[in-house]
Amino acid sequence: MRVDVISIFPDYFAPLDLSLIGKARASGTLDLAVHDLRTWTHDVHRTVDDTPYGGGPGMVMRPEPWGAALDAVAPVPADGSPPHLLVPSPVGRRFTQAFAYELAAQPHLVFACGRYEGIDQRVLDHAATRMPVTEVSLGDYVLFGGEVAVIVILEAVTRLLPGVLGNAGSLDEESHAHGLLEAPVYTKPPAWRGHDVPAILRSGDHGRIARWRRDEALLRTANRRPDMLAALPPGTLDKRDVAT
Ligand code: 6GU
Repeated sequence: MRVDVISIFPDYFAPLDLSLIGKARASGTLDLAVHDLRTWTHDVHRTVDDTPYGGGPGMVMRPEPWGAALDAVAPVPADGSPPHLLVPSPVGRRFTQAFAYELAAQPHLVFACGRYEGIDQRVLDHAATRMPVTEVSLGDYVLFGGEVAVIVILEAVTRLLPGVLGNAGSLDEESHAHGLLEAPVYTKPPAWRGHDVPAILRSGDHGRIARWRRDEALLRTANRRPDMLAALPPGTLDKRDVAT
C-alpha cells in the first residue's frame, strides 16, 4: 500500500520508523512518504495560514500550498484510479475497525493534516472533483492537528495488511473483530500475588475454553459497551449465548 502524508510537522511521524510499522515499511508492504507542506510555499516566511473570513478566533490554512501539494502528491492519473484523500478532523466520519478494513483494501491513501482552525474548505471541495475525499475523526474530542490521528489510523490499517501480523489468527480473535470486546488474557505463572489463572484455561479442553472466552467477551461487552451489544446484527447471538 502506498501512503503519502502532508503536514507542516513532518517530524511528528518519526515513530513510524519503529516497531511493526517500521518493519512493514522496510519490507515494502507499506510504502510511506511524509511531505512538508511548506515545500509548496513561495514567500520568504513560508506562510501556510491566514485569518478567517467572517472573523473569529485562530487561523485557517490557505488553499494555495494545499492545492500545489495535492497536485504533486495526488495527481489525477490519465488512466487508473486516483488516491483516496483522507482529512483528519473532529467533524469527520468516525474511525472504526470496519473503516480500518476499508482503508486497508485501498492501494493509495493521501493524508492531509490540518492545523489551527482547519483547512480552507475549497481545498476539500476542489479535491473532491478529482478523487474520493473523506474527513475522518478519531472520536468526540479535539486535537491540535491531524498528525497524531494519522499515526493512529496508520497503525490500525498497517496491521491489517497481508503479512504484517505473524499470526493471522490474532486478527480473528481480537476486540472489535466480531463486534465484541475480547475476553481477558493470561500467561504464566498460574498463581501470582494471590490471583489465579482461571482453571478452565489450564484444562486443555479447547471446546470449553472457546465457550468460556465467548461468554467472557459477551459479559464484558454487555457491562462496558452496551452500545456495541445493541448494535450486533440480528442472528449474531446463538441459543447458548442467550442462555448465558
Ligand atoms: Cl482526526 N483531528 C483533530 N484535529 N481532532 C480530532 C480528530 C482528528 N479526531 C478527534 N479529534
